[in-house]
Amino acid sequence: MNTLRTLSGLVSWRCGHGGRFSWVASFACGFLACASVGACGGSKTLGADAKAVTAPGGTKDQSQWPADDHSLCAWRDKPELEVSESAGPGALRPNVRRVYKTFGDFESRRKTLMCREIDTNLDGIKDVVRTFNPKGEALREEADRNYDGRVDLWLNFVDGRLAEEDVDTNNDGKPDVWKFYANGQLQRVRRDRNFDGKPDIWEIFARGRLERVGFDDSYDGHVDRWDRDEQLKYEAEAEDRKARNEMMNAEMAARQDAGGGGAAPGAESSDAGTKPPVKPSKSATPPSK
Ligand SMILES: [Ca+2]
Ligand SMILES: [Ca+2]
Ligand SMILES: [Ca+2]
Repeated sequence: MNTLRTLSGLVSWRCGHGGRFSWVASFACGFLACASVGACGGSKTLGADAKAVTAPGGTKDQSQWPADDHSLCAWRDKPELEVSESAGPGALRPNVRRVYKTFGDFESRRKTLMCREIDTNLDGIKDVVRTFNPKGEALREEADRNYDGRVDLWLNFVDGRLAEEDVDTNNDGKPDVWKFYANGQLQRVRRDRNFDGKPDIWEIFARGRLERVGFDDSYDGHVDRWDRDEQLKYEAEAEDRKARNEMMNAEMAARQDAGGGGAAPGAESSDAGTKPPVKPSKSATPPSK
């Protein structure tokens, strides 16, 4: 019990102020197991880049993790929110933060997961965050996939299903690839080759296959030529999916090993991962950008 109190103190200190802290027993178990064994096997789920790269201010020396983990959940100075910290695979200190909000009174009172953020490469800096609505459905996700300290992936969900995926490929902090999903399948991709914020390639998919591609070579906003069957682009898509899956695997491993922290049943089920979209959504409308 003394050990638990010590660990709790450590985490409370890291949590800083604001938000009611709730202890997650699995963290204590994870901490002790990892401390004695030296590693919890989670590192094999992380990509090669994740092993080498640290975000600015971060370090792979877990005893030297910074007090400021660049939290991506809005929980500070909000005493009505409950914050839970837990440690995933390979983490000697908490690398998963869940933020809960309590709805209703008395019997209808229930605690719902509103935000979850994870330090997936264990450098002490949070690099992926997902928010949820009161029904427990995913709303948005942001991720720093190359661990340079800057968000480069934005996901939008509608009815808990992936509707739009925006990617920053040149690391200027702004998306230059926009992907739109419906019925669980990629429908359209827009690409901004000259990074002026406007798309100049339009890819149209049919039944999951790239059907045709429109190019705006003069960058005036109009298609100059249409090509069909662009195998190279199709392969690029596969690469993107692979990178994304690697991060999701690390994320999922962290979630599974870190414990739920007492979420409502609905919240926990949504916490279990990204469900592929399975029904038509109204979200296929492209954004103005
Ligand atoms: Ca990190
Ligand atoms: Ca980044
Ligand atoms: Ca960009």
